[in-house]
Amino acid sequence: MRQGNSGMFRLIASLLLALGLQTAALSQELADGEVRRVDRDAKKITLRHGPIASIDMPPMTMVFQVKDPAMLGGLKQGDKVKFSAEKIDGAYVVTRIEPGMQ
Ligand SMILES: [Cu+2]
Repeated sequence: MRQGNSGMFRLIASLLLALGLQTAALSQELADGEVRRVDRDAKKITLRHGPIASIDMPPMTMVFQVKDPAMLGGLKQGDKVKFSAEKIDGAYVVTRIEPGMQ
């Protein structure tokens, strides 16, 4: 009983560690983008983007949701950005965005 519990604990601990490492690796890969449209009310941003390795996406122009509308702060059409995106519940969501090379 005792041994069973510690084995389970170790399994869960290593799974959590693996997940954490994967998340950290993905969040460091920023894709290039250019702002086409900002919709603060709908919490959406249209980006023309380069390849996004973390979600295996080729370059295109598309609409993303944003995790937090505050992220859209000073962004406007034509701004160059670096960003990361994740697929969350079937939707593509920008989880981080920062100014790129202008
Ligand atoms: Cu895309």
